[in-house]
Amino acid sequence: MNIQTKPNDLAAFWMPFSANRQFKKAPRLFVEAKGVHYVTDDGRRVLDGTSGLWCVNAGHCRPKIVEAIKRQAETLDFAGTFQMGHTRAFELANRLTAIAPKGFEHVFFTNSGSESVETALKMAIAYHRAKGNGAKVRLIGRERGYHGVNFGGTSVGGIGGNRKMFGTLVGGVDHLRHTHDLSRNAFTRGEPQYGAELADELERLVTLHDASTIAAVIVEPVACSTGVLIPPKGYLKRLEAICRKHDILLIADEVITAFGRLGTPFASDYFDISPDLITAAKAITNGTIPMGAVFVKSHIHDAFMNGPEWMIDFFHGYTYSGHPMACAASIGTLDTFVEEGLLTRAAELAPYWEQRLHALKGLPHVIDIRNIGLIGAVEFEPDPAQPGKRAFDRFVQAFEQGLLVRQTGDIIALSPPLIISKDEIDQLFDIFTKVLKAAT
Ligand code: PXG
Repeated sequence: MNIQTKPNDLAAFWMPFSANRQFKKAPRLFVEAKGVHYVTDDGRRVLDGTSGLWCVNAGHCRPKIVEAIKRQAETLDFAGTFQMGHTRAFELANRLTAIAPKGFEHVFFTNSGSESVETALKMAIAYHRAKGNGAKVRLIGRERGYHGVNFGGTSVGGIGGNRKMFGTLVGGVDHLRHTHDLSRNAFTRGEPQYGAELADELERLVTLHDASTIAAVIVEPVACSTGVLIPPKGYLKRLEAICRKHDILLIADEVITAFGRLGTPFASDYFDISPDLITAAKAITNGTIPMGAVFVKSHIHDAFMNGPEWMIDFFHGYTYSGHPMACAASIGTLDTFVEEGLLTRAAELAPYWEQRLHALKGLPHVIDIRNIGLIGAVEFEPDPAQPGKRAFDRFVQAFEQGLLVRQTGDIIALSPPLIISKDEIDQLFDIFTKVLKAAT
């Protein structure tokens, strides 16, 4: 393995969402991966407790996906989808709508979660205009929400650190309150009991802005990036009902939760909600080739099909929307998911996962533990002098012990590939317990 790790060699790549100076002093570099493991440049195996960045749901370097990508690269490397097409994109759209929740009959392709979010927000505003409601333009997000890093997504997003450096962002945006409430819900297993009434915040915003000015509400069914905030029982259904009442579109941002993370194909299935638009990305190609998708219900799609037939119906799209390589990777991914039952496997593992995770209660500084499907989070009491440092240290220590976890603020999130075995879940928690016990 020929990777140079001298600090100077690492200078050129300005890493995203990273502490560049810290990393470059003590780099963490991967050179290979297989199944639920990475291999570092110094030959150590590291258990992937995060499915890469919440995307490698079927585990790494899976043969069907590798084969599909190789075959596609040899056959049709690129073809655009503006006024042209190629068969793979149509094949994939059909495969995706077949597993999507009821009513989602159309798919718009993008290249990332951020692009899926921008697409859905623009679609929502344009939909109302096409229906003759051109004043319905406001967008509602939620505090602590994460919807990617483009201007629309940053604006509806609710993480202060991601917003503060970037000026006034997009206008006409408001936010619901977040649902995280340790005083009532700490150490809940699964969905928290308290907080459904926070959905009524939307009524407050309707009173303030008037429903005739609001296009859409966007929420993550489970807010993962901000530290795994699980919706209180009944919250999402209540939010859905208020949206319906006021003709406000509900966008479920399922960039992380789509494709089996909760033990159902989509989180909308899990929570029994029926949004108007669903944004997806990440596991759609098992993380192999960048791709995103917006799932669209017919009433939205059809509203755009009213102009002259020869005219463009939606003035939006990306050079690489429906890229052949990404389509092939996604078809290989869906084959793997279906053959191995991965879209529902998290439901089988969830009880064991929950039991091992909640056994961390009582370890130093742990103030909350939460779980749903094959997702877990441990929250630490912040060190007042250095908020976030405690969880960052656990992340680095876990890596040194052979486990990859994800840190955000003083929270560690866990989301291993859905192929993980019970033995490997034991290994994951054995390492993590050791790290937490050693904490000062
Ligand atoms: N929406 C949601 C709900 C996401 O979680 C995005 C949009 C943006 O996707 P792209 O593909 O543009 O990054 C995301 C991305 C983490 C982590 O560890 C989460 C994301 C990305 C990177 C790290 O929490 N979520």
